[in-house]
Amino acid sequence: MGNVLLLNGPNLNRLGKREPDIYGDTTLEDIEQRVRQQLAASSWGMDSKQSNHEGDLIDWIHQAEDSYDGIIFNPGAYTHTSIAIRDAISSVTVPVIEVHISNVHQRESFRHVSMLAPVCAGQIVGLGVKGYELAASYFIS
Ligand code: CA2
Repeated sequence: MGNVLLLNGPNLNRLGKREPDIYGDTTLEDIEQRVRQQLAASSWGMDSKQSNHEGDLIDWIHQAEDSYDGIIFNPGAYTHTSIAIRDAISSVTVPVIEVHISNVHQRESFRHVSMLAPVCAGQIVGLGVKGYELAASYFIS
């Protein structure tokens, strides 16, 4: 059927290892496995990539144009700072759903602004790691 790219930005490789009060105890590998299974049940494929480097994320967004029907993206702290990632999302037609595990609006004011949300198809915030599965549901439904 279709193909989804699960993309995670800086420090999300630390999930499940530190700060469980904010991010829970699920690892990134657990999330990848859950979303892959969920998509496979609807005959969708999924690839997963994580990087701590802005340029990697930009390159993968560009490359996704020809290979994926959607991107589930937790951009980490680049959400709040990166005009370059915003421009990358604007440069492709593949829909991007921005996901945040924590409720950024209940946290520091610098987390309240997303540079990316205006160019994303949608945004899921504060629903824990379930947010990734909700984003996958959007693509397969
Ligand atoms: O809530 C989210 O998903 C965030 O994207 C997570 C980012 C944060 O900068 C955003 O404001 C909101 C931080 C990811 C760091 O993940 C960690 C995981 C475990 C231990 C420490 C950090």
